[in-house]
Amino acid sequence: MKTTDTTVLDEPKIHEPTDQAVIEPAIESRPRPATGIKEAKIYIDGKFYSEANAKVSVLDHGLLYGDGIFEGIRFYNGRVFRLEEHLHRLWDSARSICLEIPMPMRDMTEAVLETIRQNHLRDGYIRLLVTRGIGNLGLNPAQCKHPSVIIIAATIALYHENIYRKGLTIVTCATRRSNPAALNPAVKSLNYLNNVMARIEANLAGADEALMLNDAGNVAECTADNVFIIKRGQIFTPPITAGALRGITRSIVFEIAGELGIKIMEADITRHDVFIADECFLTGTAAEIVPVVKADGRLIGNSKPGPITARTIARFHAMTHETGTPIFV
Ligand code: PXG
Repeated sequence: MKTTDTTVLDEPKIHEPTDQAVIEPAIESRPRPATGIKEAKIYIDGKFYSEANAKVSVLDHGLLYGDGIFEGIRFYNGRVFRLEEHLHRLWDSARSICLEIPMPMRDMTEAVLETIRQNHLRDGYIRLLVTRGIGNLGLNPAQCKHPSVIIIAATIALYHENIYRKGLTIVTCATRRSNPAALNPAVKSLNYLNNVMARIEANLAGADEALMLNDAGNVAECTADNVFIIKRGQIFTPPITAGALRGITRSIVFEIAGELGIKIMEADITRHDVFIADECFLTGTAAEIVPVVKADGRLIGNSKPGPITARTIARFHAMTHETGTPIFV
């Protein structure tokens, strides 16, 4: 199918369907762009495509097996927040699954910045993926010679601003965080079905998020966020060994606590500890820092976002707007 879209900088790599099999791409019928950008330009392997033409092969093992890795990155006020840390974590995920990212980190930095420039955004979200690439129908990645790099820029507002003022409700889900000996949660892989299953449980329970436990029954994290509790003026969060992702927002909370002179430590946390906490909040690139006021039906603290949470959020917002890799220079 030919396009008249002038934003297409290059022809898509995917072959046009033959006349024996003319199939309308489902994406063409979407009422509004998934990126929230009217004429989005999506980076695939060094070229930019319109949203309708940004396609990967059905034989990419990223699709067939969830074999690949990703990062979710935010940019604020014309600067990418903690880009270097996101790229280091991406490279760590790649190394762990023996995936060779097909460009040096310097070029990846430039590709991320250029994608944002092409989309004329100053504030937004980047989804960066590296897939294993095209192979055959066997799962052996040795068949996949060319990993693909995809960079999608989007506008974002994950939760309604009311949530930041009133707080979230969470429920413990039956789906356990995957055991590190099965699939280590430290790898930000394209296989997020474990978290998706937990998210479905939250939806079915009418909660905003799902609290995931590890095999020992201790708190690991939520489906896309790290968990913190506050008790008697001290902040606690599960260690990485409990199944928590080494979250970049999580590490910023440690920095902020240091600045504010608040004691913070990693500790095994049970559901009981969450129920009796004075305050609780979640952290993630997309959600930022968001208060939790109810867990499994129990009100946390005085059922309103607490003072340490509020101070941490205020400092975080200042950091996001003052620091980062400049996009337009
Ligand atoms: N835990 C998990 C399992 C995650 O995937 C975080 C915690 C928070 O980490 P950061 O580095 O963002 O502070 C993540 C974050 C999204 C999205 O839509 C993001 C994540 C996962 C799924 C969706 O932004 N990663």
